[in-house]
Amino acid sequence: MASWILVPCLVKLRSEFNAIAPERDKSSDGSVGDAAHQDSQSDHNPDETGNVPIRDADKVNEVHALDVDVDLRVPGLNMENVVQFLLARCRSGAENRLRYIIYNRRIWSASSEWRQQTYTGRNAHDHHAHFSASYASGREADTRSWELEDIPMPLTDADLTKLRTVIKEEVDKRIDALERSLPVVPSQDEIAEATLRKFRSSPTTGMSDTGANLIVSQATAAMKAGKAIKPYPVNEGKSLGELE
Ligand SMILES: [Ca+2]
Ligand SMILES: [Ca+2]
Ligand SMILES: [Zn+2]
Repeated sequence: MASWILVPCLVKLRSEFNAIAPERDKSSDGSVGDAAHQDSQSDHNPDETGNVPIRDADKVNEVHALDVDVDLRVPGLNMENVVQFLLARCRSGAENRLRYIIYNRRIWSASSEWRQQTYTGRNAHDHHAHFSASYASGREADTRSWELEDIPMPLTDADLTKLRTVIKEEVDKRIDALERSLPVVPSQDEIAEATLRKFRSSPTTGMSDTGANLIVSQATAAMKAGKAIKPYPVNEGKSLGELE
């Protein structure tokens, strides 16, 4: 067979399958047509030398179809997920590099607005999914991402463990910050001590230290000035500590 290449956009698609499913079974993979394909018209045949439905603008001998084994060996991910994901992108207009997809007795094609139709071909395509690419030069060569990494997948146990760790770290951080921002609440002992300190340093409270000092200093000043200190009758004969 003459030398050929798989169109770059499908090389990219295959490499993204390998990226999201590194352990996938490749035994039903395929690109270039085998003897059976060569006899009939197929996108698997090299387009300059083989039997293909479309003659393209260049002279590059290209294969425009990729078969991908359905066994992706990723828990929670199957070929149906990938096919439906790509179909949604084709229908939304986000993707324009495919002509049709065949998978599990169904075919969806650009020419039918990606509506699902029953596929009645001899091969049910239940061991591989078939992706046919556009023959337009710009689309064949377009190797931007197929975004397969964005396919929604259930969380694995490892994902959950990682999530728990991240959430716990974040919650701890928030609690620390909250604690730092809260006013300090004094303890019972600190309140009692502060009350006593206030009591003892007040000039007017009962027998506070300050009150007693004030009386002593006033008495001393009076004695120095030679003024007589006349006690209230009720305090007659009492010491300073016993004053009322
Ligand atoms: Ca070509
Ligand atoms: Ca081409
Ligand atoms: Zn195929």
